[in-house]
Amino acid sequence: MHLCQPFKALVLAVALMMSSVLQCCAPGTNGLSGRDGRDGKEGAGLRGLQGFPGKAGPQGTKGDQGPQGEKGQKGESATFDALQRQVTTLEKNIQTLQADVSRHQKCEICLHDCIFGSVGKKTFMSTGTKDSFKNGKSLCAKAGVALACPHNHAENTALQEILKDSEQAYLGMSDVQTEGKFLYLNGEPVTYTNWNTGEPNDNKNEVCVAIYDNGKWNDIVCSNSEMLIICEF
Ligand code: FUC
Ligand code: CA
Repeated sequence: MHLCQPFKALVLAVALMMSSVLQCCAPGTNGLSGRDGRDGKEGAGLRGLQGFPGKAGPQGTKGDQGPQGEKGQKGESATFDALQRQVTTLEKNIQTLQADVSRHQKCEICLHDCIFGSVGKKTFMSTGTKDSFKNGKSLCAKAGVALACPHNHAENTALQEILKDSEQAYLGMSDVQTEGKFLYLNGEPVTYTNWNTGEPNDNKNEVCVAIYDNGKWNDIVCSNSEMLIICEF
């Protein structure tokens, strides 16, 4: 239908009036939401200062135990102490071995009729062997000891007690260097004697000394191979 322009304006005006009358009498239902508006421009305010750090938080729970660390190096003094203990142990072992060797050597020169006699710190040991002065000296030396030689009356008695009836033993002394001047085998002058009456008489170059089973002394030749060899240590 074709309406003229003035009539259109009239229809529009009546419609608007009716719309406002209807609104006053009973509200209509809401229309659909409009589209979102566009983002506004970003603000241009200054950033504030950083605040103070907050209080420390509560302590956390204890973690698992870590793996064992590598063993550290020993301290110098611990090493020194350990070495000292080892040296002490070795010294004791050596002493024990030396004593064992010494006993073994003595046993070697005394295979039968071994008789021991101790007085003070000295021990006499009969080897059971009868021989000359020279061989007797060598036999005792083989065990690292010396021919018997009493330095006082007590030692002389202890030595005498080893001798059986009519046995004699060489003593570790002689006057081979100067007649009548008896010396121990270490070269020192003799300080104790127990000569039999009339001795030493130096009969036919007697430079060695024997002890009888009664404890008395006599100067004799050194070549008698029937003399009991007694050592001392
Ligand atoms: C001679 C010496 C002995 C001893 C005796 C009394 O037979 O050869 O050594 O002195 O005398
Ligand atoms: Ca004599």
